[in-house]
Amino acid sequence: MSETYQNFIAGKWADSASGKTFDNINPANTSDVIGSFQDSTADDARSAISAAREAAPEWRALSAPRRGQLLARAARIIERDLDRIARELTREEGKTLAEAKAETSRAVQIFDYFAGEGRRLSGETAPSEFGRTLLYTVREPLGVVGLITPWNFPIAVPAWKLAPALVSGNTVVLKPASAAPLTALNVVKALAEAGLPDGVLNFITGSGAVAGAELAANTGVAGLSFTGSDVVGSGIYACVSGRGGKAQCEMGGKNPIIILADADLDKAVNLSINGAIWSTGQKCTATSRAIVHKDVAGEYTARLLEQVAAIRVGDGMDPAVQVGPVIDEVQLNTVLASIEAGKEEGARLAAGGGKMTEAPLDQGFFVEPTVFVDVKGDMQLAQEEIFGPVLAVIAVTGFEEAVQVANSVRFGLSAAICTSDISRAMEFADRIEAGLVHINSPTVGAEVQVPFGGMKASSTGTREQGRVAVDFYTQIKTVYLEY
Ligand code: UN1
Repeated sequence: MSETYQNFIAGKWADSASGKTFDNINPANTSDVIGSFQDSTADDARSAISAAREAAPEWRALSAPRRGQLLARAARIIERDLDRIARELTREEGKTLAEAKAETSRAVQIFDYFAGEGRRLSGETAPSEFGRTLLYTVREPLGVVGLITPWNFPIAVPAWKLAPALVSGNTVVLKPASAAPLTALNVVKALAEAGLPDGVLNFITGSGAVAGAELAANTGVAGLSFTGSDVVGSGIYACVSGRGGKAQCEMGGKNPIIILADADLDKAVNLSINGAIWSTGQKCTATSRAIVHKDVAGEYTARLLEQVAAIRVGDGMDPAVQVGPVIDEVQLNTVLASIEAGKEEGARLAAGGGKMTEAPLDQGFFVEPTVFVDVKGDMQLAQEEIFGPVLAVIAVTGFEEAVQVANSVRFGLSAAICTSDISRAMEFADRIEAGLVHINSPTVGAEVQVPFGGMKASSTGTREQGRVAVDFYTQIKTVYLEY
C-alpha cells in the first residue's frame, strides 16, 4: 500500500474537498507508486490563501533576522535528512542519486544564504533637499505570495522561491508540480519542524489548471512566482498582471554552446554532454544547440558521438547510471515527437532517437541520448524547447554567424562559448542575448549568490536568487522624516 499525502493548511494536514487524489509514479519503474496526493480544488486553494492571510500580520512583525534564523534551522534539518530526501527525489523525479544529492545540498545553501539576507534586508538613505530631514527607504513584504514550482528541480526551485519569500516577511501558498510533489512536501516539513508559525507556509497539490489557476486569479495573492513551461507561464503572467498583481515567471530556454575553431575540443564535448544530456536534458538551462565552427565540426562531432555512445542510461538509484528517465509519458511523447519532426525537416540523426525498450528499461520512460547533425538554425529542432536529452549540432562559418544563429531564437536564458580567445569570449558576453553567460563552462548551473534569469521569452519579472531575489518579494516604502 502506498501512502496518502495531505495538503498542509494553517499548520494542519488536510484532505482536499474534492475527495480525490492522484498517484505519484516512479518514472524509472511505473509499477512503483510513491504515494497518492490531494487533487486540490479552487476551494482548497482559497482556504490556503485565507490561512496565509491570517498568518501574515504576526509573521511580518517578526524581525527579518529572526525570520532568517528559522531558515537557517530548516537548512540544518534538510542537511540532517539529506540522504533520505535525495533518495525520494530520485524515486519520484528520476535524476541520478548523485544529481539528487547535489540538488538537495543546493537547497541547504539557498536556505543558508537567505538566512543571512535576514540581516541584510536593508533600504537606503538619501540626502534630502530640505534641511533637518531624514530620507530613507524600507522594504516591506507583499503579503501573501503564491509559488508554483516545477518537477525538474523539485527541491532547489521551491527553496529558491520560499527562502527569499519568507525572509522578506511574506506568507506563502506553495503548489508544486504534480509529477514530483513529495520533495516539496519534505521542504515544507523541514520548515514546520524548524518552527515556522502555522499558516506562514501552506502547501497544496493538484492540477495547475485548477489549484494553480486560483492562485493566479485570486486577488488575495499579491505576488506569484512561477517556474515551468512557456505556455503556462505566459498565461499566468497575463492573469496576475492583468489584475494588478506582481508576477515573476521563469520559463523556457533554447540554450546554445558556441564552439570556436580554437576551442579545446575534449572540453567542448564534456561541456556539451553536461549541458545537453545530464539530468536527461530536463533543465530550462539545458544546452540544446551546439553551434560549431565548420573547421572543427567534424572532429567535434566524432568525439561527441564516441562519448554519447558510452553513456549509461537507467534507474538513477544505480550508482553506475549517468542518465535517468524523462519524467512521464506526456514528456516522453513530446520528446519523441520533436525527434520525429527533426528527421522530417531534414536534420540527420547521428545518435539515439528512440525510446529504450530493453528490460528493465521498458518499465520506465527512457529515451536514448540523441544527437542531430546537419541542423539549420531555422529548423524547429533549433528553435523550440525540447526538454529532453537531445542536442542539435549546427555548423557555422565563423564567430559572426555563430552569434547571429545563437541569438536567432525567441528564448534568452543561458548561453555558453568554448574558446581560448579572451577577446572573442568577451565580445560574446557583450552581444549574446541571454541572462546567463558561460565562458568555457556549461549552460547549466546556478550559484545562489548571483541573479538567475533570462531575457526575451525566457523570463518575465525581476531575477531570482542573489541579493536581487528580494526585489520581487518586497515593495519599497520611502519615508521623509522632518525633525
Ligand atoms: C540549473 O541549471 O542548475 O527549472 C538550474 C529550471 C531552472 C533551474 C536550472 N529554473 O530548470
